Amino acid sequence: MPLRALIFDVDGTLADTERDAHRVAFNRAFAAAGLPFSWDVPTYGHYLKVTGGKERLRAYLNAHPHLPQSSDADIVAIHRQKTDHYVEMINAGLLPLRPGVARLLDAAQAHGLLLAIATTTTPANVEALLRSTLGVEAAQRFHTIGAGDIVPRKKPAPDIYAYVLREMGLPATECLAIEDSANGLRSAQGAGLATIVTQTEYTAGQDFSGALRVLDHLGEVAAPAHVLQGNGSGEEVVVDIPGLHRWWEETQHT
Ligand code: XBP
Ligand code: MG
Repeated sequence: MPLRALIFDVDGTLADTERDAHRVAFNRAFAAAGLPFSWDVPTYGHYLKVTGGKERLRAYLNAHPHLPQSSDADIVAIHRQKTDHYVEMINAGLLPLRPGVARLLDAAQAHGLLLAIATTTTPANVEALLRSTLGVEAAQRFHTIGAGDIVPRKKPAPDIYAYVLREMGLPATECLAIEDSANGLRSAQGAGLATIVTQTEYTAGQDFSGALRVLDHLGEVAAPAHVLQGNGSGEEVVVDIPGLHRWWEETQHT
């Protein structure tokens, strides 16, 4: 069986979007709505365990009953503002792709692999990030973009990966997922996918058991990545398609 497709998460995986973009966009929306709180870096890190921006805000309000409580409709409206702020920041070109991402996307297509996206974030956020980092046609490079509320249950539920696999018409055994978080890993594993984790400042230390490899990033020739968990721990690597094939083949014998 050949490896046929790579399925990428977005936030934390394609780009380090959470601390300096999503968090800041939430805080701008809270201020504009007159809400008497904002999320500092550690607080946002804590609530990242709840996937989905609307769900994250609801979880925060539930944990702080003394704060004015927003209705579901209010949360939708605040989140819409947050999305506008986020897209504006991304359009300003504030966030680069993580090391190795653009190189691996090019290499995957050169090797005839399909590309797809499976993310919890809002579709407009994905489009903005792809356009600002890879150009106006970038979204068309992906066979399927599964994003946001298209499935009712967000990560760590497997639904978004199951949706993407269905749309691609491929079995999980012919694809690899690339993720940055334990929630994302659980989601991909739940859909039967072997998964490479590139951790971030926010996700380092999470439980990545069962990941095919855990790395600090995908690596560039001038700045290789490091294998943090899995076979070859401690080695320097520049993740490329032959290398991914070798790792993925380990899963074909188990
Ligand atoms: C990303 C998320 C999203 C973003 C914010 O998780 O959980 O909620 O933090 O985007 P993953 P929205 O990388 O695992 O997909 O505010 O649009 O939800
Ligand atoms: Mg992520």
